[in-house]
Amino acid sequence: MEKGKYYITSAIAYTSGKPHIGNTYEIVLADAIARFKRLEGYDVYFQTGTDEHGEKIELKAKELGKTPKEFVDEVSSEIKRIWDVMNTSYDRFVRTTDEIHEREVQKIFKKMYEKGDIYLGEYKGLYCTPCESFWTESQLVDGKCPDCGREVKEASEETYFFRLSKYQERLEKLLEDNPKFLQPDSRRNEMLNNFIKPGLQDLCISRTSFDWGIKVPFNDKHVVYVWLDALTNYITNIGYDVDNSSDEFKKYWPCDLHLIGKDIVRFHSIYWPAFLWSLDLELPKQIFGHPWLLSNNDKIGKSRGNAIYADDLVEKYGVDAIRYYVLHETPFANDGNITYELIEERYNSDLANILGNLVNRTISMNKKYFDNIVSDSDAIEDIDNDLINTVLKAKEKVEKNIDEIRIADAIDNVFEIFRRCNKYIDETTPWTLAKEGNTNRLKKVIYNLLESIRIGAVLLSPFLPDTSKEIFNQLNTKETSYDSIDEFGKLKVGDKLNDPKPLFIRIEKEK
Ligand code: ME8
Repeated sequence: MEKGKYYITSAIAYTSGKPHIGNTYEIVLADAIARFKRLEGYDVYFQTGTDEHGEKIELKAKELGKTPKEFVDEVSSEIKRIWDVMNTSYDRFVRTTDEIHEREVQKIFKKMYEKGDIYLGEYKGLYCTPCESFWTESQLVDGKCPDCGREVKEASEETYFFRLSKYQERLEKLLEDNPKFLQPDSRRNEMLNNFIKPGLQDLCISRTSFDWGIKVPFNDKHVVYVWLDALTNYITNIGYDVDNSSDEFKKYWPCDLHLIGKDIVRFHSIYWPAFLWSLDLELPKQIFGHPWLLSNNDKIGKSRGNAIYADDLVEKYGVDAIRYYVLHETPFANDGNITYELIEERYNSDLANILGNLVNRTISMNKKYFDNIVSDSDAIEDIDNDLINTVLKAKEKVEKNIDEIRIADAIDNVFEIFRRCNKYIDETTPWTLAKEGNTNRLKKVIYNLLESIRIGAVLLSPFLPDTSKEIFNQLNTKETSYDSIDEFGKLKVGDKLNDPKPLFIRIEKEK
């Protein structure tokens, strides 16, 4: 059946420095969903990239004696390299310094101005430079920026404003009437009660205090506010144009899912819908504000000295082990935690024991007893039904959890298959069947295990693509499609498996 299109984005990362494992978690999360949707048969378009303008970047480049462009070129390619190290399958890596984006942002600004949604005024307020946000006194927390906790300074500037207040009621209704639009619910309530209901003020939409940004087309003293620049990446790069949008845009917009961290939900669920309404465009179908990954239960920050980087972890443990860890440890709404010790515990218990051992034991037994040939018989026993039911039901459970963005639960549904297989080995003790010479039953038992592993590997592929591929390779099977797991019994009798090879080698604790 034709599934249609699925457009998914991650946030675009700031090119202020190398992304830490928290930022990297997000791209892996988006990748798992994108891969799952492709497996299901959707025509997926998955976009990520870098957010490269702003005062903070201008200052950082200056500190390093580089031009802003030299600096962002380096950082953007480092971010892309890390996304590639994590084996993420994005379709396009976009940059806000791309000409096509810059040109369109200027057109968007002009269109909003002509419509009367943007006007020139003066702003006085308390400004946080790192966050590039103005705050009012009452929004500060202990006199500091409510987002990052740093000092704010008094500032006043001529600025263009966007009439956010005009969209107040519409936004309130949007979030109240459409629970799915912003998930999890806790974030939706926060936006409604803390930001929208107390009243929305018009938004500063340009800056004159620095240069590194997209110029306002009809007043080049001003650069466009970074969040208008950044958010519009979701439309400019698929061919939105104020006069004549591309077929690609018409096909993929509205976006199905914007995946972002909880700290930038405000920009996506308040500013972004208002900008889109201003352009008379449809809204994205869903915004999901994922929780954070903490390092040793603390916010990750370079200045805190606790930043962990994905490439270091991958070198030590392998890419799938790190994908598994971040996806499994950061559930739906609660923050996850990462330390080397926890990674090693998870690695040994889940990857080496539950999955690795199962696959290795099963393929080794098939080699020992049947010379690597897939064998089967009619020696069915009641106990087999429970295994087969668990295995066949997993697909529906994974699908449902993916649709609710409960990715940790979805992985757990896949591991339920492997745990059930291990239990089945304990229940059937194949080595006893071999000793007793009960070859018929032994054939059935090993077949059931191999076929369950095949089905598990199909469902595992969006999360741990390399591991899944290696399992298919050892099983020597081409039955890897989503449809192939609707029935039990696709592994062909008579086929020859490849020799077993361990998937994950147990990590021994350093003494
Ligand atoms: O926010 N755990 O960029 P960014 C999980 N340029 N996710 C985390 C995290 C953590 N510890 N720390 C950050 C920006 N993130 C903007 C986005 S989109 C139009 C513009 C998430 O590089 C963060 O919430 O600071 C965001 O979704 C992403 O990483 C990039 O963060």
